[in-house]
Amino acid sequence: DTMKAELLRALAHKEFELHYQPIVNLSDVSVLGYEALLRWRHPEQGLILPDTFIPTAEDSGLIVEIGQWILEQACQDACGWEDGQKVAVNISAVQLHRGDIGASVRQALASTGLPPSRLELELTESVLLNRQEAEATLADIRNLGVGLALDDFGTGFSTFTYLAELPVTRIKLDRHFVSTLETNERSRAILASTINLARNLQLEVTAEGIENMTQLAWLRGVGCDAGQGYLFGKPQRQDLFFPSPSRLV
Ligand code: G
Ligand code: G
Ligand code: MN
Ligand code: NA
Repeated sequence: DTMKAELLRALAHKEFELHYQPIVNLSDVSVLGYEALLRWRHPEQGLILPDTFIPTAEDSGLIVEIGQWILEQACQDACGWEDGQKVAVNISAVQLHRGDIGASVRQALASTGLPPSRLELELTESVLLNRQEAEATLADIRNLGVGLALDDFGTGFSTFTYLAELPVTRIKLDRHFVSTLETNERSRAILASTINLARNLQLEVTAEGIENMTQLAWLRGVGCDAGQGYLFGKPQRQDLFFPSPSRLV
């Protein structure tokens, strides 16, 4: 249909761009890496957010091609960052099950030379619904040295099964718990327990959606490693984080 044709045209005309949101070490607020977030720079409508077009990209299967572009662009961008800083890339269920995500990842790493340890894939539970099919693919990607983060943690139904069975390296605490921690004792209990669980499983943990100093102080107090949110930075084009010398003169 028309949206699919528009997406094909957007891909051909290079209208997609990646914005980056910093992920920081909560102890000293140093930047550990960035999450890549897809945007569509539409010639007439301006900047379009992913929620409006990713469903069509998934239904039409185009997310496989777009996803390949995202992986390569993200790895290429990360090559210009400080040594050791990671790039986190969101992966859709369709990419995992219909595309060859292992080949996409290998291709992106090979063509850019990014060390695998600097790439992390973000997977939501809905991406992992077909767990048996996902298991072999994810083990293969993990064996390359690429990290695997369980995104929106705490919002799914079979969290513990995924943690037990999949080679996950990081938990990303859903921003709902952070946004309610000041007023909801249960949110605090869930956050503290999950941070403790991550420690026992030797997983890294990132709290999402940190917007104020109260939330930051509380998360530091319970030993959360890393955080992300508007307090540290909104998603932005990378040239706004790292102006090139030519832009400064
Ligand atoms: O900032 P924000 O509006 O960008 O993102 C909204 C949602 O869109 C995210 O929660 C994520 O699920 C999805 N999303 C953003 N970027 C990507 C991407 O590069 N690939 C996929 N598959 N989903 C993305
Ligand atoms: O679902 P996922 O976590 O991949 O996507 C991140 C989404 O959360 C993006 O839409 C991003 O713009 C949004 N986001 C990031 N930081 C904050 C924050 O501090 N507050 C709110 N409300 N949204 C955030
Ligand atoms: Mn994410
Ligand atoms: Na999330």
